[in-house]
Amino acid sequence: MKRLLALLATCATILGLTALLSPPAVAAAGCKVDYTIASQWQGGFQAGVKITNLGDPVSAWTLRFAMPDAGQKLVQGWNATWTQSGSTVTTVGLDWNRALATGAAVEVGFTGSFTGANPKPTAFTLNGVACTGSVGGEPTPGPTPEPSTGTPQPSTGTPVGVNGQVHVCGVNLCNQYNRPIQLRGMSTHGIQWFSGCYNDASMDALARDWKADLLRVAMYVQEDGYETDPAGFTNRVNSLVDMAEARGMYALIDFHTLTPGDPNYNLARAKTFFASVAARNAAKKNVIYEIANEPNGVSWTAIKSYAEQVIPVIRAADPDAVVVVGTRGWSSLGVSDGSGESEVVNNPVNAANIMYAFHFYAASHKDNYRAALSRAATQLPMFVTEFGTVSATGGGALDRSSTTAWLDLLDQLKIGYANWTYSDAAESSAAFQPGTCDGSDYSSSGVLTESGTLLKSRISTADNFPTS
Ligand code: IDC
Repeated sequence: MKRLLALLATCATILGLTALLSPPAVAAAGCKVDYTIASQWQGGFQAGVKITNLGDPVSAWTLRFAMPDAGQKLVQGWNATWTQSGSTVTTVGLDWNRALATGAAVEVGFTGSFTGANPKPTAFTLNGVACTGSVGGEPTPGPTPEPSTGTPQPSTGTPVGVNGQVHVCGVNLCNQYNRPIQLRGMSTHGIQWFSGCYNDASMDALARDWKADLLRVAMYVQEDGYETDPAGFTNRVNSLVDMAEARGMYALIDFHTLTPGDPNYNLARAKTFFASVAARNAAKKNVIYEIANEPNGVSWTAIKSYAEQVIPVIRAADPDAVVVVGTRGWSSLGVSDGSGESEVVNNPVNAANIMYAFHFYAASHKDNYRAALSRAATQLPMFVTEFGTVSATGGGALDRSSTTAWLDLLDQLKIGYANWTYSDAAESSAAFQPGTCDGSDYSSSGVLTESGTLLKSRISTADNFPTS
């Protein structure tokens, strides 16, 4: 027998088939899957999938399973790359969770739609090996699962240092410890007009005095923006990304479409711009992409079509970055057009690791907008990428009570935000008095407007970033 095995091994080596006789990457019956439906609503559901590796350590994992009913469709997944082909769903681990030690577990999840029944999936395999403990069956005997997170990295204390590469998990933005976080910060004004406001001193103030987590870089496409000098604006955006990174802040790259309101008007420009910034910034942990500021006068279907053409361009260059998609009616989830969040809930963008933008101006948008965002936030990952304390014109009186109601709501829901604007524009939404960007003070009461004072006091309170 030994001689036969030796002979077989020799033949296998000769034929280059050693791998066939080696133990598989995961030993047979070496995995367990716990599938749970976290919530279910009419036609839709959210599922959690916990994968425990009971076999040999793997450096990268792929999980496959079958959706038994033809009406079951994957809508959006998180913590992994998700695809569906026919009834087979394939999910592949990302940089930060693709290695699985023996006994380690990883938790991923997805939202799906269904028509008939919504039976639990079957035939789970991990790297091709059947997971025999799956789907409500008896747990497979094996080692007790250990936490998968590994040794937490020491934090440097800055927002990016503590949280690392962020990703979408369920309806939240999560940090490298897979815990929900809220990022609070400021938006630039149009960088074609206010370049004087974005320099080392103002960025130092934003990071150190304002203690902002986030800088939104508003790159207008029209109005003397990107379309007039694509290379120049791309460079300017990249340098602001670097300035934010150097100070441990996230940078939200805003492709600031506004007029015309149909983002498809700028589709070719968006593809060119995002291919370039995504390739250049792919290795950075601090970049989030916002692909269309405020679609207006255009249907959700047209916005979704735009998103599904731009997102793959970003993913090809920077696969793990979060992308934020603008919504109908100036990013009001359609409310300003007499519609609402259900058009997105029922017809979400077909891509993973994305969020949806919601904008408000506190003096113009009140209870019905807060109600829409609250409802949406139970089902969609939301990011307030722009808001003002004043009216939607960017001017008028500051509405303190509405602003406070909004910011309290965002804190409670852990929804990130950026305030319009970190600039000295002669309008009440600006944080600084007109002309003060020429100086070197970006923090004291001598330069701040009423809006700037309110925002600095809200943003500079201690962050609550979980580290385990
Ligand atoms: C406003 C600026 C104003 C500028 C105008 C047109 O504050 O100085 O003249 O844009 O470019 C938005 C937009 C944002 C608007 C802002 C205030 O995203 O570009 O900025 N606003 O009107 N949506 C709702 C309000």
